[in-house]
Amino acid sequence: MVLELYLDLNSQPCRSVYIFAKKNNIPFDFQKISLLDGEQYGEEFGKISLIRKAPALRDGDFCLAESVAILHYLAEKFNTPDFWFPVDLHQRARVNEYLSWQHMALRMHGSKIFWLRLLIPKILGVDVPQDKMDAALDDLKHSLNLLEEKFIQDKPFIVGDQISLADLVAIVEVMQPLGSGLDVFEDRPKLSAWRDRVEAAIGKELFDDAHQTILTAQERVSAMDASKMQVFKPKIVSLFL
Ligand SMILES: N[C@@H](CCC(=O)N[C@@H](CS)C(=O)NCC(=O)O)C(=O)O
Repeated sequence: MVLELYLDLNSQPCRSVYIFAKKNNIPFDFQKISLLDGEQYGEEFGKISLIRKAPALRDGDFCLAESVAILHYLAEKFNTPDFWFPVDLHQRARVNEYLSWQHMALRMHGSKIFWLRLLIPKILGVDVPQDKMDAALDDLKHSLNLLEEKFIQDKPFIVGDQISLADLVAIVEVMQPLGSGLDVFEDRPKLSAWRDRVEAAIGKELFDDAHQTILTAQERVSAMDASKMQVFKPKIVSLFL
């Protein structure tokens, strides 16, 4: 039985897993899970992941949640090229440093902007108060500054001369606010040049394929029926407002 990946390409961690599997010619069955339609709360997905978040993996009887764990599993199982997750002690530590940092920093702040600018106005029917938006933009700015100054520095990629899992996990998060119309690359030549290198290393066709969904999010969300998205209201109130 071929390995299954449960993915929604609106989601950043799903895109990192998708790109990694495709780029490394890992055979998989793309099991589409539509998060905005609430499919993660269904009975079937509950059998794959009780965490009820995407991405998720099923390999025979073995199910796995969490993108970083999935990326490591795929790298190890399919013996992907060393540069993705180098065996060199210090290089691997640098990848792990980024992967540990990003959850509560760039990931959280980029996602929040996407929700505040696009999904919350759609679901609640009101714009987010300006002070909340300004605070979220400041947080995102701080995370992007750290990505540039602490992680990329003057190197081509986070670990050095080659792309690694750290760059892959970073780029999908950096792209997320663009889906809400916020150009995070404006006035950031270092970030833009790094993005171009990451895109070249992944391959433009695959990069565009993975990001097409998020980059058309504004049109898609505006055509959605807000009444069907009310399941997210409690989450919005507890997480964002
Ligand atoms: N730490 C997890 C985060 C997964 C996650 O938050 N996935 C989101 C999409 S980006 C999700 O499935 N959300 C659905 C929900 O919360 O209902 C990972 O890296 O895989």
